[in-house]
Amino acid sequence: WEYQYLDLMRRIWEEGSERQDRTGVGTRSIMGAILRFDLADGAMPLITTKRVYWKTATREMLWFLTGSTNIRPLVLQGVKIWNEWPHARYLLETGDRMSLDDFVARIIEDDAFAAQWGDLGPVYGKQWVDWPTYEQAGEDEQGALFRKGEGINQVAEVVRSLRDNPGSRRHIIEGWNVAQLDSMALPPCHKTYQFHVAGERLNLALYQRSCDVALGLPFNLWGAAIMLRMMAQQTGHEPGELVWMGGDTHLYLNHAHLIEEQLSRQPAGTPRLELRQADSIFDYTIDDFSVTGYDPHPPIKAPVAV
Ligand code: THF
Repeated sequence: WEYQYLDLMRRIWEEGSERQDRTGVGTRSIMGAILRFDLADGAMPLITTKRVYWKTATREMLWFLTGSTNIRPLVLQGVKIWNEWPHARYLLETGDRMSLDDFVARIIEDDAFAAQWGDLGPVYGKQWVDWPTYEQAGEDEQGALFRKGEGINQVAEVVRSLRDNPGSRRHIIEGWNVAQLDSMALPPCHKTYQFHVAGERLNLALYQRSCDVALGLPFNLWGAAIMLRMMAQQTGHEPGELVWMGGDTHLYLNHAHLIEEQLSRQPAGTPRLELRQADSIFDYTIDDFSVTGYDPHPPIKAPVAV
């Protein structure tokens, strides 16, 4: 299956249209792409043509499921992948010139600083497990008054609907809360997860509006695959197919060395995931995940565009 990924990479690099993007780095980009993976027998879409830090990607997914939007719990586990965004906001809003390393050290040491500067706004975790609601609380001369209602736990709702109403076409976890996009450090990229039951099997389609194919996609595929596995385990289904769909699917121009090196390598087998059962979808820990058959090519470092 990994050739699907490599072919996509090659196609974008050779045929993508070049443009300036939000980050100023520049990309080659195509609109619309699909990758499909069968997760039967524990098989996982884990890239072998470079080492992918699947534990990091797992910790990120488990962090979403806790509802946290602050980088501190990630930083405390040694996960650095979200650090650039709060750091950039800190520099912009304070005019200070603290280095990224010093910023991260401060996040670790100083609770109040972490609470103020480590937050990404209402990103994935918030929307997934506590989508805000409002309810009418009365009226005054100007019109209706609203108060905060109880948040919606979309993940718990989907666990319930997969158990109670498997045939439904509404098993959806949505990150794109239009009213809150402006308060997010970054609007969600992997924005819509939709589950589908076919007999014993649980399928998942992920729609990703914007995709950094070289750096982000290996993480996003792994994240979606473990989401499918956890959801299948919690609802009594066999793992089925993962269908990944990209909107603006791109390669950053400063990833040329990574792309050329990776395209010269041959995939090395199919890694498998053993997943220990947890009490609920919210109770998995990193120790419940063990991967076998992963013998990848060496890592290839590349900078992330912020
Ligand atoms: N922005 C951009 N430009 N690309 C992305 O992939 C991306 N994300 C998240 C949000 N904004 C994004 C952040 N996710 C890495 C991996 C995932 C990220 C950000 C960075 C990364 O640097 N990976 C390296 C090192 C991993 C490590 O140090 O553990 C790698 O080699 O894979 C996509 O959702």
